[in-house]
Amino acid sequence: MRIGIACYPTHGGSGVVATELGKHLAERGHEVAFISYAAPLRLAELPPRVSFHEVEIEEYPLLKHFPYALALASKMAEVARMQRLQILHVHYAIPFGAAALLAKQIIGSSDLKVVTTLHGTDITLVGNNASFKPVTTLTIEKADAVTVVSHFLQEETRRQFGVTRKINVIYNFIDPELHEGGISPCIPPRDSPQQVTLMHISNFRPVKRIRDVITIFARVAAVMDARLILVGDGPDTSVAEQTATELGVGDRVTFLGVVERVAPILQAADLFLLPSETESFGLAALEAMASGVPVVASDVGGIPEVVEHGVTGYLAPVGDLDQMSSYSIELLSNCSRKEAFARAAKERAATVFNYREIVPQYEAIYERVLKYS
Ligand code: GMT
Repeated sequence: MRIGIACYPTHGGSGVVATELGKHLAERGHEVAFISYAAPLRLAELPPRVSFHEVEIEEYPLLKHFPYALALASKMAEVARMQRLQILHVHYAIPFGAAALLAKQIIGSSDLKVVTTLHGTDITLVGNNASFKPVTTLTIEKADAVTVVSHFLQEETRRQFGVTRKINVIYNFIDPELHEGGISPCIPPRDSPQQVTLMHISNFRPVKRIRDVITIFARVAAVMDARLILVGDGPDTSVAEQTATELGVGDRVTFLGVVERVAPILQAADLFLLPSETESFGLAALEAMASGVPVVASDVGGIPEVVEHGVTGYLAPVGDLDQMSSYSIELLSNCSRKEAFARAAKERAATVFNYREIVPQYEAIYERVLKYS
């Protein structure tokens, strides 16, 4: 098939999923054309059958804000014609889903099918904003197929937008081969206890509750030798720095910034923290699990579909820092349980969320929409 993929090129989960999907589709023999204003983070090089098409953003003295959605729609139409695309698979309702519908109208062909994947914040935060809601609703109703990344998001989309059309759940995925490395066996510390490493990876938006990450870490560090590695960047990076200083743990927190590949860094982690306000899936938690790292997270949104409470990690109500801290301390102090959780996490990631299981589910959707043209 000839497939166009449009996504945010930054380090958010939707861009990562879209990019990894495109690369796997190309490996499976499809032609894949990425369309965005910059090359996606995980598309450092162009593998065979993959092309990248840049949406140019220009300054116009007359326009206060550049109408990106319109430039995107024009680019999508141009690439669809040039590459004879059969599928335009867009990740995020706004602006990609809306732009794709416009592109389809521009080329005036019913041969181009639009598949829209909703990732979460496009529904739970952005899409529900009054300024976007009518457009998001149209985007969901008029796409040839709609997929969401969790059952939670399927319910939320139905509840918030009142749509009755079929919404397919396709979970996010990982490639187990990228998360190689065994689980460290449980060797109880004798003379001096080893230092433990807690980790958090995100785009540091308020929804990630970065203060909670630092607070949980500070409580762990009060009872054992611990360090915290923060990966990513975003609006609340300074909140993280301030909180770490306030709580007296600034010297034990390392900020790594944005990295292209998280798997090698996850090798160093003993525990992953994701105390988010909401999370439609929690791709970072899945990547941690794939590396054999147990997760302590909020019992919210799609996270319970990823992290099995008491098996691959622990879940607690949003903001329940006492519970999250005591779960973290318990797991980090009990090396045989930590090892069992690590094994279960790696196993679950490599089976339920293996790309070999998930990518064919997208192909089946493409085939279905093409069949009913
Ligand atoms: O979480 C973010 O801030 C990034 C956001 C995105 O749009 O890239 O992530 C969303 O999509 C990811 C991939 O499907 C999910 O794993 C995240 O849970 C979801 N974020 C939220 O729902 C807050």
